[in-house]
Amino acid sequence: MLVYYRVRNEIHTMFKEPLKVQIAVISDLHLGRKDKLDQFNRNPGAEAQLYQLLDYLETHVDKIVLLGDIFETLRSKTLNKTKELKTILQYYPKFANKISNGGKYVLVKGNHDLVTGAVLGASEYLTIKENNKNILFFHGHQLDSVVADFWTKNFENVGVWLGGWLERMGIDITKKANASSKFKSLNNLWKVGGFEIAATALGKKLNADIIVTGHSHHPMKVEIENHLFLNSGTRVGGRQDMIILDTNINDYEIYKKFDPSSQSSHQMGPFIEEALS
Ligand SMILES: [Mn+2]
Repeated sequence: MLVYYRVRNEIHTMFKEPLKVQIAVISDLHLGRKDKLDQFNRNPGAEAQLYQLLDYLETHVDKIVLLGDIFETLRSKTLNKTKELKTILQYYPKFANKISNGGKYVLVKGNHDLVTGAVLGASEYLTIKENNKNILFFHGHQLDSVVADFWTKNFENVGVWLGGWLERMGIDITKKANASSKFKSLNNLWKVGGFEIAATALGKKLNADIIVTGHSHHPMKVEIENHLFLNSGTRVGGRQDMIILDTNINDYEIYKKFDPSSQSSHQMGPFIEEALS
């Protein structure tokens, strides 16, 4: 039997429901209008790979957490962000269909999503308690004001929006950055910094044992002061990052490239075998 879960918008109601679940976490897709600005779509095969993965996860895990920055509405031309989100959903009908059918998908807000809370019911924080472990999920932009420098704090959104216009004019400002970021990710070159420490500190304050964020596009699994911090990375720039949290066997893993076709149906842990039988 698959188990029930609860999404909580309010921090103070956290960690009430004991569960036994296996959770996949994906973030930072930045889906757009399939134009020059669509950082996800401009990587050949990205959409097909995503659907292959999601189809697989739907039958092999209990929950699929979409941990923010799923939709790129921050860089959009239009000021009507609800309309923009609906347009993006039309460009990705299969994805829209998957998440609107509820079921295993849990949507958490990111800073580029802007209206997913109002339109799709995304929550700010998601918490799960299992095997005496409290797991806290949030996108991570909530920490920007704590860790960012003056420039980022005051002008980041303007910069992102301006970058969108440069790209519309044919100036690709992210290609080089994406290549360097991919190299660092595949070679585990990301180091713990202010963001990871602040995320862990927040988790500690909220009584979480495991803290999971996206936002930085730095896939990571690291222990900070006896707390496990994980970052789900991204799926832009040709990246295919994902986290699988198995709360049944306390196994928490980052995948930089996960090929569903290489998996047998019984490889995902004893709980899932039981669930399938
Ligand atoms: Mn973000």
